[in-house]
Amino acid sequence: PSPIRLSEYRAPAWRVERVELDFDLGIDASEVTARLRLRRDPAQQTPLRLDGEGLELLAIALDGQPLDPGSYRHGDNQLEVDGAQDGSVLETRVRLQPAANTALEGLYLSGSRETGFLLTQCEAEGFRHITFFPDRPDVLASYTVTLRADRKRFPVLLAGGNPEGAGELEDGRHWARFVDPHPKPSYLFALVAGRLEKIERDYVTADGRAVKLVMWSEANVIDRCHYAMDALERSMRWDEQAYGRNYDLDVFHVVATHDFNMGAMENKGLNIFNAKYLLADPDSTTDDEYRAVEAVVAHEYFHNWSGNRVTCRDWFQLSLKEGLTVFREQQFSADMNSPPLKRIEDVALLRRAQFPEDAGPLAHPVRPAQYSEINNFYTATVYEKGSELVRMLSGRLGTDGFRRGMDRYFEANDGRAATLEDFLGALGDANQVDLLPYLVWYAQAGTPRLKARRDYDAARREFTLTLSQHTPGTPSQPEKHALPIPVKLALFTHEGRMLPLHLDGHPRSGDTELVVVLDKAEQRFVFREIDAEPVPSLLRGFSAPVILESHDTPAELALLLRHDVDGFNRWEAGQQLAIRAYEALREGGSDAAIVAWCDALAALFADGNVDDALLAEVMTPPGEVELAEREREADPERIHAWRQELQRRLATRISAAALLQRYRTLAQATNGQLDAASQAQRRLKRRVLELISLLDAAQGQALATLQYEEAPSMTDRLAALSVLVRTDAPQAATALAHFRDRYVDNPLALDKWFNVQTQRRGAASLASVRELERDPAFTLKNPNRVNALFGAWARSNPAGFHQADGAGYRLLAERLAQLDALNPQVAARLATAFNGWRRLEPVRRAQAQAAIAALAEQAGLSRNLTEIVQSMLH
Ligand code: B3K
Ligand code: ZN
Repeated sequence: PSPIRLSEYRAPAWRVERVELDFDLGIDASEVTARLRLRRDPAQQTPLRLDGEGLELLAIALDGQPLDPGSYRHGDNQLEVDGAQDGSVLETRVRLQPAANTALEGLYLSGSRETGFLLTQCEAEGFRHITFFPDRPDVLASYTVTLRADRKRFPVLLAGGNPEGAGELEDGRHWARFVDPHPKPSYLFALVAGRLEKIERDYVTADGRAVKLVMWSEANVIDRCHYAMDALERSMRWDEQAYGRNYDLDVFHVVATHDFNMGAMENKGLNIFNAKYLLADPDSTTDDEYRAVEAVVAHEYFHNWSGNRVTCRDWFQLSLKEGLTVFREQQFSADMNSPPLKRIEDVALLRRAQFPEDAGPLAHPVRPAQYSEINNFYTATVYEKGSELVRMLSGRLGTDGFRRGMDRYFEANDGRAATLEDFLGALGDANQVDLLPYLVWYAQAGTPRLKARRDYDAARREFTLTLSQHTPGTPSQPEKHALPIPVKLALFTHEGRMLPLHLDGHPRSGDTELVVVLDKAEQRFVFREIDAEPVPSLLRGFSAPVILESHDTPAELALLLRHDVDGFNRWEAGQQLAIRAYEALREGGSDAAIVAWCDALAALFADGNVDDALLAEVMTPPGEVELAEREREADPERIHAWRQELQRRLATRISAAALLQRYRTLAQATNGQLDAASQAQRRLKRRVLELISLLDAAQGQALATLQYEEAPSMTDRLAALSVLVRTDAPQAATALAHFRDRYVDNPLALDKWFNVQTQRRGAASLASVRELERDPAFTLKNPNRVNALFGAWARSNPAGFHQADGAGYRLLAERLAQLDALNPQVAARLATAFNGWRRLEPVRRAQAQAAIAALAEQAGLSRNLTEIVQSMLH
C-alpha cells in the first residue's frame, strides 16, 4: 500500500456531529449498533466513505430506510454509501469477536474467558475495528453510549463521559448509558465491561466541580491501586496550579489490565492502564517502578487537556499531544521528586532510545512526513525528542511567557483538532515573538552535532566561544538546515567560581548563566572582562537535544564534576569524563583520563555531602548502547568487557575497604520506605554492591545473597538477584527458584523474573532465553511477558543478544514472525531492537542482515512489521 503523506492532508468531506452507540456485549460475539448524524462539507463532492475493518455487517439503514445491497459497497476496510445528505443519519449494525482478537486493538478480552473482562483500545485506528466511522482525529463528535450485557458475567459497565442512567433488562441482562458532553475524536472512545472491583475518592477541582475518581481492577489486585490514586490526585492539583487546567467531567475512571500493547491510554473520562503502570505495592514494586506509575498516571491525566480538549488534526501532528504531554509530565515529576535526577534520567533515556533511532534506518522527524502504519510512529523521537523541543520553546519564552503561551494555546484551540503551527503560533503570539524558525526542528530528522571551539586573549581579557553545528544526513533527508540551538552556558574559574558574563547586546549580560542561540552554521560569542582562561560549562540542563563535541581536558571536566552547582551538569561532566576514560582504556594510550575520572569520583564518594542518588548516577558510566553509538563498527561483547574494566578501575581506586564500609552503612539503614532519602540509599547501595562484585565476585555474591534474603523491598531484592544472575553466582539458582515460587501468582513480579535472567553474559543469555520460552508461564500472547523476555534481552543485554554466530538474531527473527501473526503492533515494536545493525562489526552485521532479510521474505507479514523490516533493510 502507498504511504500516507502529510502534504496530502485534506479536511474531511464528511463529519459526524453526533453518534449513538449501542453495544450488546458478549465474549465470543458482541453486536454494535451505530447511529451517525452526518455533516457534509459543501465544497467537496466525495461520496460517503467510512473506515471499517474486520466487521461483519448485519444491517444498514439511511434516514430510517434499510438500504438495498446496490446502494452501498462493503470492501476490505471501507464502507461506501450512496445517497447520504448533509444531516442524514446512517445506522449500521455489526458483529465482532472479542475473544478472537489477539491484536489487542479494538474490542478485546483481557484475561481468561471465565473471569476476564472486555475492553477497548482505539488509538490510533482501533475504532474502525468496532464500527464504521470516519476514523480520523479531525472528526469530533458527541458520544452517547449504551452498554448491554449479562449482569452476572459483566456486573460493571463503563464508557467515557458522565453516567446517564442504568437499569435491568430481561434474562438477567442490564444496561448503562454514558453521555460525553465534550465532542471528541474516535480514538478517545473507550468501554470496559466485566467483573471488576474499585476504590474511590472524592475530589473537588479548583473551579469547584465535584468529581468522583474511581480506579478499577480485578479483585485480587485492587489493594495495589492506592498509590496510583494518590498520584492521580497530585497530578490533578498540579495541573490546576501549574497550567490552570481543571478536570471537566463528573467522573474519572481508571482501569488496570494485564493485556495491553503499550503503557496506558488517555481515553476521555476512562483511562485504561497497563497494570505495570498502575499497580504498586512495597512487596512487588521497585522504586523506579513507583516513579514510573506516578509519571504515567500524570501523563495520561495531563492528556485531558493536551490531547483531548485540544486534539491533533492528523497523526502527523502526534507530537503536538505527546511531546507536550511528556514535557508536562517531566515538569510534574521534577516538582514531585528531584529535579536534577529527573533531568538525568530523561536525558539518559533520550540518549539510549532516541539518539540511536535518529542515527539509524528508522530515523524520522518529530513530525514525520509520511507513514505506512501510524502505530509505528509512537516513537522515542515523537515522544522524547518532541518533549525536548517543547522544553526549548519554554526556555526561550521563560516560565511566565511559556504559561502565557500555553493559556493562549488552550483557549484558542479548545474543542479543535490542531497542528504544530497552531501551537507555535499561540506561544509566539502571546509573547510577540516569531517561533516559526523552530518548525525546522519538527521537520528535520537526525541529531545535530554542536562543536565548541574556544580562544582566550589575555591582553584583551576576552574569551571567544565559536559554536558551529552540523546535522548528519538521514535516510530520506541527505541535506540538513541549520537549526536554532539555545545553548545555556556558564564560565568557571579554575577555582570553581562562576564568572559574570559580559556579552555585547545580550539582555541578561552580567548574569553568571546565559542562553545564547546559535542559529547559523557557525557563530562567535565574545565574553569581555575575563581575567584568566575560564572553563566553559555548555548546554547546561541539556538546553537542546544535540551531541556536544567539545575539547575540554580531563582536568577541566573533573573541575566541573567537582564544582558545578547544577546537578545535571555535574553528572554530565562525569559522563563526558567517563567517555574519555573509556576511550583511553580502549586505545591503551595515556592513563590521564582514567585517573582523572577515578580520582574525581573517589573524591565525591568520600565527600559525604553528595546526595546518595546523584552519587549513584554519577558513578555509572554511559551504558553499552550509548557507547556503541560512538563506534563505526561496534562489537557489543568487547564494549561490555571494556565498560566492565572501566568500572573495575573505579572500584579499585575507591578501594574494596571503602566500598564495603559504605555498603555496610547503607545496609544498616535499610528500610522499605518510599521517601526520597530511603530511595536514594537503595540506589547507591545497588551501585556499591555492583562495584564490590566487580572487585571480588565471591564477596559480592555473599552480600547479595544476604541482601536477597533480608530485603524489605522489591528494589533491594531485585538488585541482589540481578547481581547473582549477572555474576553467574552459585547461589543464583536457589534465589531464582525462591523468587518464582513467591511471585508465581503475580504476573508483574514474574515478568521481573523473566527479565533478570535475560541479563546473563554472552551465550549463556541465549541459553536462558531458550529455556525461559519453555517455562509454562511464558506466552507470546501477553505483551508484557514478551517484552520481559525478548525485549529485555535484545535491548538491555547487547553483549548477550549480539552473538557472533547470529544465533540471537535468528531466534528473535523467528519469534517475530510468530508474534506478528498474533499481535502486529507488539511485533513491529520489538523488531526495532535490530535498529543498530548497520553499525555492527562486519561479521555480526552480515548475520543480522541475513536474519532480517529472512524475516522480510516471510509471506503474510503485517503492514506494521513490513514497514519496520523494509526500512531497516533500505
Ligand atoms: N496515547 C497513547 C498511546 C497510543 C499508542 C497507540 N499505538 C498513550 C500515551 O501516549 O499516553
Ligand atoms: Zn501520551
